[in-house]
Amino acid sequence: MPETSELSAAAGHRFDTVLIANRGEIAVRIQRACRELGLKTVAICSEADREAPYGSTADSLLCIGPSSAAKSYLNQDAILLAASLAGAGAIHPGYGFLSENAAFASAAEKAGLVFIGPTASSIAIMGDKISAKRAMMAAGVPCVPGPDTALPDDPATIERIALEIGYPVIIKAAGGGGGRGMRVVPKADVLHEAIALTREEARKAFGSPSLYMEKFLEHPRHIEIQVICDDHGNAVWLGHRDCSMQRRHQKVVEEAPAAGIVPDIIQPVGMACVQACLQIGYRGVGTFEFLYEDGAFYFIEMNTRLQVEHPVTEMTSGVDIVQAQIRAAQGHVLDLAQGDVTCDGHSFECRINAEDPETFLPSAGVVTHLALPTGRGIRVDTHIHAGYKVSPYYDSLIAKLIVHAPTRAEAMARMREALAGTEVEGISTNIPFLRALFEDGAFAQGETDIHYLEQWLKLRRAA
Ligand code: MV4
Repeated sequence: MPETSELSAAAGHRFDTVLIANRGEIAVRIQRACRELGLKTVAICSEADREAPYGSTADSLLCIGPSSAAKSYLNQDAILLAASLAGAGAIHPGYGFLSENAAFASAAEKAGLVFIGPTASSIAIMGDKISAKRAMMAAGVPCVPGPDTALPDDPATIERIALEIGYPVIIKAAGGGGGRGMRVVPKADVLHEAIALTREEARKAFGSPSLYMEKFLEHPRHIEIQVICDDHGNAVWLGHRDCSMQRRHQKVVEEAPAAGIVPDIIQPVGMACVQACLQIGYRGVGTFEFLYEDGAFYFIEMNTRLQVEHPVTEMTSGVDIVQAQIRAAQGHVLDLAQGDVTCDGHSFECRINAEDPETFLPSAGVVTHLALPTGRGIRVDTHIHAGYKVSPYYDSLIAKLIVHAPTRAEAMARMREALAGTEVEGISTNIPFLRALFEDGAFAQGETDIHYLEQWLKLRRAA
């Protein structure tokens, strides 16, 4: 028997049972990918999710704790114990919860389980937004102007850095991300105050006072690039998405490809992302987040998990991203070269949330009636059914409506049709608001920025 390092590495990756450390629609989505790959699934649930259908469609189900996420879906020891009891060889973390927790990825590997995701070290590098930026600059990924080092303590040096960048600047916590721990500084007279406030928040929220400074971009779009990598030095990018339709850092509508971004301008950015993946030895799926303003891309963060909005890229690329992610974790060679990657048509995703249409507060309760749209180019990813009890303990996402059509305009029309065919009764949802948004003229034109949705909501409330 040849004992090459590659063979033994592949053997170490072998598994036939996956514990899915998540709930809701993504647990359903991951189960589907596992079954299609011939893998057995282990579901875990909290007491609130005991009756959830995703538990009965798995090969086994273990209740791991009380309703509060901290005591169940975030309880690392309980999840590792469940994996051991159920004979799982791998853990898929989904998104949220423990998906970007380097300590959990490391603990899983120490327990002899494959963590379906990048290495703990990749997660840690990207978790620290300063080391992430440094890695990107080293790989030639375009970044927002500003140092790839932590801000020093000396006030004069800080002032000099801000002047060099040019006001307005933004102060961000190294341990933050996703909109947490940041503060815009319009001009010099409030610089030190902003730093002091952000530093205290960072110390409390992330356990680290480390901060960095960037040029503040005033009207960017949020464009992201999806990558998939194997353990053998292969990486490809699967195209781009626009996730600018957000409210308070919660994405509401995503689309692929981003409107009006021509291949010529994004091609070198995609290749730089691939180069960064190869340079850091990235494995599995990942997303590079960029701000896009006045024709230029600026890296802000990398997400080291499967994302909520992965379906729009699946629709346009034809790649099953969850299957590809699992196969990469099994040690398979990526069966896709960059030249094979295509972008066919246009896709939109609407996040259907159980929330009050005015206050946006989560709306819990029983779904008394449910109708879901069907038809060509329509996909619904959900875990709910008529009679389902939406729990107040977790994220309010109850379904994702995904459409695909040859052009952006046709995809918008298809989404209007899909939204018209969606009925959820018994709880409040954001469906009326999504229907109105898909009638909006500026959105139909495309290229609306990250502030558009909040401005649109403000105008709508005033009317
Ligand atoms: C920025 C920015 C402007 N300039 N960085 C918010 C989420 C986090 N990922 C980074 N964020 C931003 N960083 C610079 N240098 C504006 C935002 C931002 C934002 C970014 C993407 C999507 C929506 C947003 C809403 C407000 C602010």
